[in-house]
Amino acid sequence: MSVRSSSFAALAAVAAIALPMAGVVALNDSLGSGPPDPVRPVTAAAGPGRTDVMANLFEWNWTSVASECTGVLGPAGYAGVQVSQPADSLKRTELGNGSDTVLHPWWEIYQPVSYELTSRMGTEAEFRAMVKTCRKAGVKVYVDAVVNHMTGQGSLSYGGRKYSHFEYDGLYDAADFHQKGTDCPSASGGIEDYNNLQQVRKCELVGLADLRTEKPEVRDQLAKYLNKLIGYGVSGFRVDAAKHVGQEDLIALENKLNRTVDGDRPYVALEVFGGGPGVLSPQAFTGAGSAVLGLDADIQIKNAFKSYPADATGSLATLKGFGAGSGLVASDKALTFVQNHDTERNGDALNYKDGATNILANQFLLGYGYGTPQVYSSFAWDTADDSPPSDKDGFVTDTDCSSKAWVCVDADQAVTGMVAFHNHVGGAPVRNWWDDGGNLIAFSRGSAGWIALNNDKTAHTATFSTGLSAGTYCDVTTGKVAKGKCSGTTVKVAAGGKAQVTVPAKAAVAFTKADRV
Ligand code: LM2
Ligand code: CA
Repeated sequence: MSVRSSSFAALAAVAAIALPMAGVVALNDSLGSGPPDPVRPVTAAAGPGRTDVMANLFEWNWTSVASECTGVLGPAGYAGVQVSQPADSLKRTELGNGSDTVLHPWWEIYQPVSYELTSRMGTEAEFRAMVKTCRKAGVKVYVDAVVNHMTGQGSLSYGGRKYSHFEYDGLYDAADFHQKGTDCPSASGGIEDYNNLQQVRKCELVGLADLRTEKPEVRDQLAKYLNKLIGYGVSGFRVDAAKHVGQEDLIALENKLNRTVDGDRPYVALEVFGGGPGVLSPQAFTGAGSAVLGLDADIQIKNAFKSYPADATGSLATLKGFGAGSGLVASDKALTFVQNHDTERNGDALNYKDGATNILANQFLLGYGYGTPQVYSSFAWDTADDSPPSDKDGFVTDTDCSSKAWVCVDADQAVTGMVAFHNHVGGAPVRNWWDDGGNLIAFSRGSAGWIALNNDKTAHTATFSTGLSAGTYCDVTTGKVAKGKCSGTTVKVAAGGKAQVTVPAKAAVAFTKADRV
């Protein structure tokens, strides 16, 4: 790199640091004065005690998402659901190179072809019906939005459209994409150096045609698409590849977004992988949207939960201070999860194959209350490319939680009990932290609730300070209180808040003030 181009990169970096702040002010101004909207996706049409827990139903079709909202998410107290990228996308017609064995890999959806909503997950009518049904159940809908790029392969879409790399009928042509040489400084036209600001923003991410998001006409097309979704009742977005769009363009796009049907600013969670320097770091994006994805948080969770017994370096005791205290962004700036569709495959996170450990980690996240917690439910896979269960044309078939092909973590009693716990304790602080230096931990949330988690292979009994008043409580991870009776395990808290509790192997015990029997 020449001296000239590297100093240009440095200048651009300084400009980008200054811009988000100016952009945030402009965003507030454009939406009128008055108190700022809450950053968290709080539900207006919510049931009692409902706060901010989201389910992420990755690649569930729209009719299955709708049934889950009515049958599980609403009743369990989930406030939101994240659904997959709904725009028309690449539909492969043949296998790629020699190692390629899956005709319709899950990642086809990350190559949008138009902003019509005919996708692997269903039709536009089904999408709209799903949003309506979920909202009626008290569950707001958040959409995975791909705004950085279009396709990198193929020529046919699920909606039957023809396209080529830089030509998308009536939407974009070559002038709307970053070009090698003109915009992108790498030799290949792709991102070769993930620490290089120009490359990260203006070169192609894994060969995907990179939109000129600095161009007004491109921003208008993107805003039109996102506003269509908002018009259908969508409450916010998970912005794919936000690091590759950059703060300035993201803020300009957000400035063009309408308020949601509830009258709020859309919740915008930005996908920014850690590891980048300066303006490319997740921390540098906290002023550009509502939140950033907890991609460093899921690594810390994995390291604490998975290291045992493979190697005994990490342990649950390391989670003391988890959150801002362990170097992560502020709690109200994070959309957190134990895994997402990328990290369940790339080794950064636990995944469903970790079984009870994965459930336990979800219980920890919901119990601890760092970030807006999201529970991930998707399909089983053997190879990293595997398609979700679908018909011969690639359209995703209905989710069947009783089949091994689907993994419905959201519906597990051990998890829904903790959704109720999370809603009950609200913002109460973590208190009464206790650990054995290893894999048994416990803490209260103020005096509103208490949880113990055991990641060991054997049960442990100890006496804990619960922070709750004396009484008998129903463990929410195994049961519920109905007509004054607990359907699960009960725990006796003595005067002074002390309780002797046996925490089963690879399990939690948790209860709130409301779970007294
Ligand atoms: C994301 N966040 O920034 C998504 O969370 C991630 O899942 C997406 O990658 C990526 N960014 C682009 O939206 C996935 C998948 C890639 C796949 C892309 C595009 O992890 O493997 O790339 O979607 O479908 C595939 C091929 C890759 C090929 C590319 C373009 O695996 O070998 O690159 O298509 O044809 C030559
Ligand atoms: Ca870009």
